[in-house]
Amino acid sequence: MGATRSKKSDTRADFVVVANRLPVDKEVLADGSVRWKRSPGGLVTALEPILRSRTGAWVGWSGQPDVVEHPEVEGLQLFSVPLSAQEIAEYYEGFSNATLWPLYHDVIVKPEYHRDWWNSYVAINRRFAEAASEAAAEGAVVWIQDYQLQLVPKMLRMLRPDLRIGFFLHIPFPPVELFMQMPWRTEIIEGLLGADLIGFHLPGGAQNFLYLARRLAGQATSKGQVGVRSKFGVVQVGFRTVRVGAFPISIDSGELDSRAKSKEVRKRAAEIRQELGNPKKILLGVDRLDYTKGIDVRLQALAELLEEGRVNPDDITMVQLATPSRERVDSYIKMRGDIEQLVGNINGNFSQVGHPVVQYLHRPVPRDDLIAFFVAADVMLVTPLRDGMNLVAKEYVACRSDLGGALVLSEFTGAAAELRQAFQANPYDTDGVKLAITDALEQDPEEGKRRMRALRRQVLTHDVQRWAKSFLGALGADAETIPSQNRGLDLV
Ligand code: GDG
Repeated sequence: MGATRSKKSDTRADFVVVANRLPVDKEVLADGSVRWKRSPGGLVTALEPILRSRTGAWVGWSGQPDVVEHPEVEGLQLFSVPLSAQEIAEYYEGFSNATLWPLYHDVIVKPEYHRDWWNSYVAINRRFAEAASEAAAEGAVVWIQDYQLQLVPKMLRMLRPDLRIGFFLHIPFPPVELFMQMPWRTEIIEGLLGADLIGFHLPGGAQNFLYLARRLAGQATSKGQVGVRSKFGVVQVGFRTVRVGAFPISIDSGELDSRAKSKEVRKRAAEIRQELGNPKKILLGVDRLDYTKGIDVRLQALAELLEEGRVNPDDITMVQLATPSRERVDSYIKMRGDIEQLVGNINGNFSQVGHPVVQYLHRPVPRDDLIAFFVAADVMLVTPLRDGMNLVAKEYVACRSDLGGALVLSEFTGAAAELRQAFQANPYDTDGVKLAITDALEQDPEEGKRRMRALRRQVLTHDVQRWAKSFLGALGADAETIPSQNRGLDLV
């Protein structure tokens, strides 16, 4: 990344991204020396042009305990927020991933509410706010990312009323009936209301938030304090205006499209088909191993289709790439066992020696291999029980310039709102998922091309650069905020 440093005497940044993780991984080499390696992700790609054009900084955790370093990697100033092993267990694995994650994903597993975890979440959010405050120049734009940091907007505003603060939530924002379980619900809503602009993937998330802002933050009126009025898109917090909107995230579609067309990727895709024994149809799943992703849903549907003889095991191979994730969280340990048992059952019942029906990999694959799998797959299975957006669905489409392939897509992903020509199904309706899979397997090639052309039009015109521009445009447009009126929320 080639960000140029500002020539100003103040070396603090005009544009600060605050995210749980830094966009780099720290590697300690055999000789004890340290190397920071960039870990490419959608967010870095989207923000790179802005980080290049201004003095950019990124505040986040290194992924390892007790790292306090502020390295500059490829021109980007990094502020590593240190977390101890106990804080990782309480703030990250605990409150973020065993409380908020399941609560915001339809309570697919039961959220755990522990006061110790909450206390740690508050303390770590404060640490992130302090680091952001240190990194940001006078009047800078600060963009806070995701559910791990929902208290940072308010904490940061208290420290630095001069900043323009945006917040984007990458996961769904739940309806009132679920959110009200949260013992610290008012604190979270008020934390978010510290931002000038709060973004969600879908209008539904924005509406849920607006309703809750009125209901919870507004309660303060009865205590004789300034209330919150909300109407569509705007929450009035005392003198401050907080804007709320839907900004569906996307991918670097153009880059993926051209990578997928490259000779190397095409060759690798052909090799993959060969290595799989040239099945008539390849089905593919690509997910972090997470209970929200509905890996069990597609395996169950496939098992029934095989049992009923509607799919011939000799004709197909299903590849499931499952990236290890949150391996120390109890519900993830259990889910991994359940999924591996399902894979074992299908293979035990339907495979031939040397030709397993399901090929399951529990490890990350290199980016180019992943793209080759997308190019090779006849049917892409994306069946989450709930997903904020799901980038995999968009990546598959971006890789299919040949107009081949078919996408089976859960209705409960954010992507379903845009990818209307996919074979959509309710993941709780196993018969519906089975039908979507057989429709996708048996689609008429001309009809398939028509669908894929329409899907690609959407994904190629709505890329991640457009997403970042539209969010930051809306944040920049929020010009009427006057710093002196920004201190505190007058709500607690
Ligand atoms: C959260 C929200 C929202 C996966 N396996 C490998 C690999 N991947 C890449 C995919 C994709 C990314 O990881 C996963 O993104 P998703 O969007 O599918 O899911 P989450 O990780 O849950 O992301 C989600 C997203 O934030 C953005 O706002 O869409 O709803 O839950 O890019 O390709 N990449 C490589 N090897 C793998 O094995 N290289």
